[in-house]
Amino acid sequence: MNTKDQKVQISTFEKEVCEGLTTFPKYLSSKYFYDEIGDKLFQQIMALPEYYLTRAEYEIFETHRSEIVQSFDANQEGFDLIELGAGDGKKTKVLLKELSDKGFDFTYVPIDISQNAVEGLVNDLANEMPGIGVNGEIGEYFEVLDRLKQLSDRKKVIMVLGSNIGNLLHQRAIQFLKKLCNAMNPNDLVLMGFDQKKHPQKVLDAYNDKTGVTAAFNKNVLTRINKELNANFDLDKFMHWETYDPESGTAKSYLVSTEKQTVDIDDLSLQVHFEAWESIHTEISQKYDDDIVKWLAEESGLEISKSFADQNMDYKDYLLTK
Ligand code: AVJ
Repeated sequence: MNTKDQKVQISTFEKEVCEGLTTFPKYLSSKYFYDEIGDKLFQQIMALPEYYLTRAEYEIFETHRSEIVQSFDANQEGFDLIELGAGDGKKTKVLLKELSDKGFDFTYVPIDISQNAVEGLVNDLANEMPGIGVNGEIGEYFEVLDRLKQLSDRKKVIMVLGSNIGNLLHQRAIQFLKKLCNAMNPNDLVLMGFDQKKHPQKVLDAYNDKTGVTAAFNKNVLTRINKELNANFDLDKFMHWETYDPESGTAKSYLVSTEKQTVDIDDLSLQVHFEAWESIHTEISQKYDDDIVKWLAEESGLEISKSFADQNMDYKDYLLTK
């Protein structure tokens, strides 16, 4: 047997890690944070006092649940409630319970890149709300969007919560929204969460908590490379760094190499050199205001029909139509 045949296939992960670490400036996609450990760390993040986003959206759903679910299915025709990036579904359960209590005819379709998260959520719901029809799917946003049209011929309400859209720079967000718009019929709806611009310190604190959970979450991408691609990143030689530009509204996460070093990634037959204080850009978490959301929607063929804010005005959920 020849060694070339043993290497069955190069995964997207391998390709993107190789690409991101052999270019300048170095970068890795934030979608790789989420394995079993990353999912747990993100759950810890959502419970942090500094991470206001989850609580704000939870408050919005608690306060406006009746109006929100009413607008989902004003004509009582029945619908599929599709959630992209469902995670643990904690906030969504508020809406699911309201829909179920009010006797709406719907099927919940949670979709997430993490198999773990989808399986956990489907099991959870089977126990907690056995009356609800649930159809879990595993997949990445962009890839799933292509299949969305075939998913069913019922009315679709598509949710993208948690300001997950904020991981995309505006141009990619528009690409995503355009695809979303294409997958929609005229009557379909989108409910999307957008974290709002606010005191820059509050944003920085949310992504740089005192207990270091966010730092561990950020470094988890290196742990994954160590485990899955046989690499030897020394996590103690990288530090988590957060920036926020109040002009663009972009928060950025980096891993900064604290010394000159070389890392081996055996499965890629790659040596990665770091200068002292060289960075790997790992995530963006975009912040918005009404004008930016309106612009993104218009660029994509969508329209804002309603929005719901928390008391603090830290966060908003927008209902978008075609
Ligand atoms: C899940 C993408 C919305 O950007 O706020 C939390 C991920 N990263 N802390 C965010 C995250 C660091 C989160 N999103």
